Amino acid sequence: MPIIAARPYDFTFPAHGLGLIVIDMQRDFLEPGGFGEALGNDVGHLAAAIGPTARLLAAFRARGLPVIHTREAHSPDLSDCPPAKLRRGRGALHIGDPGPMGRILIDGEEGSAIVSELAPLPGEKVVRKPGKGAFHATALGQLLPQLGISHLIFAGVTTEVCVQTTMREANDRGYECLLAEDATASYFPAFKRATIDMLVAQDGIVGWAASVQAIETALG
Ligand code: C5J
Repeated sequence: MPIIAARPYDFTFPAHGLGLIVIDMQRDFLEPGGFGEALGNDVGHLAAAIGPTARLLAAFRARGLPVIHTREAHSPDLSDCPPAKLRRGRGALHIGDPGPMGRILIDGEEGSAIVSELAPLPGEKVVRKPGKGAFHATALGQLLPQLGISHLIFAGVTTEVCVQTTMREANDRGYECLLAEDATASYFPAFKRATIDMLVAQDGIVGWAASVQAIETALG
């Protein structure tokens, strides 16, 4: 079985069974004028993850390995938005409010699209999710077995919110999970570091972490 040099120890995976999941690389989170910036965050911290994520996408696509993208976005009538999520926050902008790139985190609005550098190719699965985790109220749980995926490489934003939540959900469902360290980012660099430390603690209680370079090397 191929091996990725990872933390806390090597990650082995079957030649067929590895999938890439790219979490919420959306304009609303990454670009100036989106939801992330409206919450007072420095979106510059997230830009660093675009290049490494593009490299992962290229590696998986070149080998015909499955790729899944997620988007955090709600229906225009907000009927799929958990009430607590809608109420959360004391800032001026909330989910569904008009923003510079259309209504914030609403499906079909400019801001909810995946950034152009990482745009899904025809045929790649895109999971729209109303929660932070990608399993809640989505078909991801059915999709992964249909694609023959047992091992998941994670990329995307933000490390400590939607990426970590989804990784933990997947781990509890029996998937072997590895976070691509340079293909994920947080508005708070210290939170990214802490999340990776938590994931790989106790001999990988929630999974593994490795560089994009190590993943590329293992894919050969
Ligand atoms: C957040 C996400 N942070 N994709 N979403 O609200 O992490």
